[in-house]
Amino acid sequence: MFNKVLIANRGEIALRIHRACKELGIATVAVHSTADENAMHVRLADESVCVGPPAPKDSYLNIPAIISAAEITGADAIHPGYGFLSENARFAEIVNAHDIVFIGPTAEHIRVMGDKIAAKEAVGRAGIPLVPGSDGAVTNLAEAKQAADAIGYPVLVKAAAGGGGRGMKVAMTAEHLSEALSTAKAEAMAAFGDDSVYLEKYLITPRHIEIQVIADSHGNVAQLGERDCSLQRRHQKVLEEALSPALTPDQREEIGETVRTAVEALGYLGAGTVEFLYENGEFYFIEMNTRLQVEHPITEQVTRIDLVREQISVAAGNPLSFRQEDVSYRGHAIECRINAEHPRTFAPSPGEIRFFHAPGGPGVRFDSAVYTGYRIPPYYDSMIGKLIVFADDRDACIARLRRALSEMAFIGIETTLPLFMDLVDDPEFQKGDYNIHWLENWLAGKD
Ligand code: MV4
Repeated sequence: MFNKVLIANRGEIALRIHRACKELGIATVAVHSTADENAMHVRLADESVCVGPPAPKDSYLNIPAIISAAEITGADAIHPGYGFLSENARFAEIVNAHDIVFIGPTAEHIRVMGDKIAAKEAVGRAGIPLVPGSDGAVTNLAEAKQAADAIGYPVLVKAAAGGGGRGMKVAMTAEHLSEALSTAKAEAMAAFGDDSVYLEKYLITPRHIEIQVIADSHGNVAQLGERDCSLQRRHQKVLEEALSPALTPDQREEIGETVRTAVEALGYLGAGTVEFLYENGEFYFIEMNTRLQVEHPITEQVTRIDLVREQISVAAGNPLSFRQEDVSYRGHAIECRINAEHPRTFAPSPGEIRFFHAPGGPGVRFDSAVYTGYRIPPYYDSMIGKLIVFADDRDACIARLRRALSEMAFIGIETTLPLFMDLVDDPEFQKGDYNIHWLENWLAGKD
């Protein structure tokens, strides 16, 4: 096992990684920007190094500064968390070139999955069901027309370098294809410096269902069931559930086994998530995330497996502590992302948390790095905590969520707490009857 891990992140995930390290007897190094001197991850870590000014590009994305911090402190591994450098293949290579372990998959797996065309090709070959689409990139309108006719309208033009919805354009009919193609290409060039695009059948009202996997370096791959992440706004997830209220145990078993076999064939190492759109009983692959995800705790709660502990352990060359046949699901878990934002306008609300009270009691977990007196800096993501609630079944989980939300209090900043108080009382949410567009429509109906 490692002696010392450098945590190349901030906020709640830096703390989550610190906690897993301490339970494994590993010393931790926090890195931080000048804006995060008083952050909880810095206070709790065994050592800390300031890696630059507030702007992420100068600190949390500053590769030379982070490598130097690891060398100076003698860290033998770096955990990148999510966001920042977590899916930067070049960073993974540089870390490895310094004889430091990157806690994540190989640089090559990160690179392939980062290119959505290459990812589709690779997972398709490994047996994962795909959205019908163009065979690779489309370079001009004639090619696009031909592909779209074969797929059938509506079609979606997607950026190969994309993800998170940028550089994505729908063409409802052939007349709209030219426009969709040129705007998608222009957006992709502006956002990623790469205007490669491909076409897919546009699914109108799917759910977003993703499957958690973890693999060790001894050939063991486990799948830990799914999360339903359909409730999102502007491609930001708002509330996630494990397991999905939409799947039967047989469907779960079938897609899970397909994913497990495919991930084995890919020779993948570490934690990963295979994302699908799910519509009319069918799964369609969209992307594979090669990192620990924000919403990993709901999977931890229903499987009773510590994903971060396993992730660190497999990176150190140990086998998974369990086998696929040991994985079972118990109860239901829901995560609410608490953001420092106005609950209706979603305008960021940085500043001092003058008072904070955390919820507690049976079945409640609050992953956060904030405290009374903490000043939320304006430079980073507005997520300040994740309320994770678990109970024997979904109805009990919703009742417990309502109770936990009512205990939580923030004074001094606006938060998205009131939004969740409303959402838990919605009959359609209670029935689990939603898709990827449901939340935005629900929010529009509140105006
Ligand atoms: C789609 C789709 C419909 N059909 N692909 C959005 C982000 C990117 N990761 C994939 N996305 C979508 N791909 C096809 N063929 C609809 C979306 C989509 C979406 C997906 C997941 C969660 C929320 C979403 C919100 C809008 C659109």
